[in-house]
Amino acid sequence: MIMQDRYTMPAQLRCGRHQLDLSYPRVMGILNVTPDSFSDGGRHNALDEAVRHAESMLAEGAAIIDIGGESTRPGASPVPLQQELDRVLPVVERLVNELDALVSLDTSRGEVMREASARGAGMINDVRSLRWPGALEAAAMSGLPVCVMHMLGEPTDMQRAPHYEVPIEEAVAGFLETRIAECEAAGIRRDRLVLDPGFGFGKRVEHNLRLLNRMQPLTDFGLPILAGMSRKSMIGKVLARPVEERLPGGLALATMAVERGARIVRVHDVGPTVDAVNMTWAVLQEGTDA
Ligand code: 9MG
Repeated sequence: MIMQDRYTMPAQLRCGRHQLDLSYPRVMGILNVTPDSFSDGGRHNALDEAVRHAESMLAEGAAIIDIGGESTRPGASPVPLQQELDRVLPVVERLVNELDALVSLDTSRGEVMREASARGAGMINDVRSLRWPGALEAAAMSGLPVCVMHMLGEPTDMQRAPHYEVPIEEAVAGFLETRIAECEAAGIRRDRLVLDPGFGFGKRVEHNLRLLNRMQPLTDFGLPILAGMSRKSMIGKVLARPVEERLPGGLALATMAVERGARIVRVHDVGPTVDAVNMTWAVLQEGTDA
């Protein structure tokens, strides 16, 4: 049964000079600016390609572009700070100045948060939930909304036999409760927070599926939920599909996430996801006053 109160949380998020309307589900387009993401024909080409890709995601209906300069895939190691700054800052500047885009910065480093917010980024997306030194303070100072995500371990080791002593939804809710308290203690108001279950981050496929099926402990916080499952291995494992054939599975998951209360879905394939979540939302809205 769908609980009505999942859909009545505060619906506006102030993201720098953008206002993000979360009274309906929104799509966040993924823009990875790691060397393997774009052509290797020189830095300028890669920058132009990143801008064009962002432009096409916005045209397809993305409300937010999430820029990341560090791979957080299982097994990936952090890149040096200067390399991350060099990768992401020129892209932030161009998307803000040329496209007036609402840019989210996927980073765990306070320095990157500071530099990106000074250039007009509107949101911080930290898979490490501001646990790296200096991140909490930088996020607080930025005044921007922050997505705090559950992860067990670090990308380097998180998929080595993840294990939980309690049901996954309780573990994730407990973790997020602590992160919310620490953010509030650091001066980040609760209404600046977005919560993320962290699909694929220190979770076996069964954990991911159960967590999606049982999102209510997370929606009970009354804060917007962001869900990211696009092309992830949970789809590959259930459907036996390589990464380039995971769109149908990803659309099913995005749809279910919205049905269970997510207000932002983070995806690679923006156009089809916008249609899928808008269709889902149309169904969810009909008859709610009866
Ligand atoms: C950077 N990144 C990769 N996967 C992600 C997910 O599921 N959520 C968020 N917030 N960021 C993610």
